[in-house]
Amino acid sequence: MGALIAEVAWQQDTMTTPGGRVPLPRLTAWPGEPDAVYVYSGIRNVPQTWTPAVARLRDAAADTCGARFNSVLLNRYRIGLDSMGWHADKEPELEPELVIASISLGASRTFEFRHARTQATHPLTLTHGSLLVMRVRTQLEWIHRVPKEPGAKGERINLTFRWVDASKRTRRAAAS
Ligand SMILES: O=C(O)CCC(=O)C(=O)O
Repeated sequence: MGALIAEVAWQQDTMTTPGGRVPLPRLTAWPGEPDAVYVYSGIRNVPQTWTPAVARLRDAAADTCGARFNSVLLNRYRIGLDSMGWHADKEPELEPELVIASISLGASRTFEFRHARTQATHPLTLTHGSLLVMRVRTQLEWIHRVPKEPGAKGERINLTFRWVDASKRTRRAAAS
């Protein structure tokens, strides 16, 4: 975790709210292959180069999942009030049959799934070293979030390894 904090070029992105643009309640980074450009929440992420620690985790996740990954979204939750709101990872760059591998390091935090139709909610505790494997197809029926937990102590870093095909966004835009 120390290597990730030191090696990665963390950024403070902003998001649009009814009151204007505000800082995201977490730091982020997007390492990957040069062509793995990924757009979410209006933020265009151009990949940074892989760092040694991120590449080691990518290879371990790829071996365990029997998958390959060309990019990763890192989220750094500095305190319990850092969080991520309800969303699904179903951007056009993501292939529905592929896998997203989510590795958590540092402080344990609650991760919640909510079913889009029934609203049923399933909380999980993601502990240090855990691997959560989601198919992109999961994202069609479920949304997920990391809620604020004022009592949570210590930093947490989450890495979601993905396979992104930036040309799918371009093709979809051209077809519409
Ligand atoms: O921090 C987490 O466990 C969730 C990250 C996440 O939802 C995402 O990268 O889309």
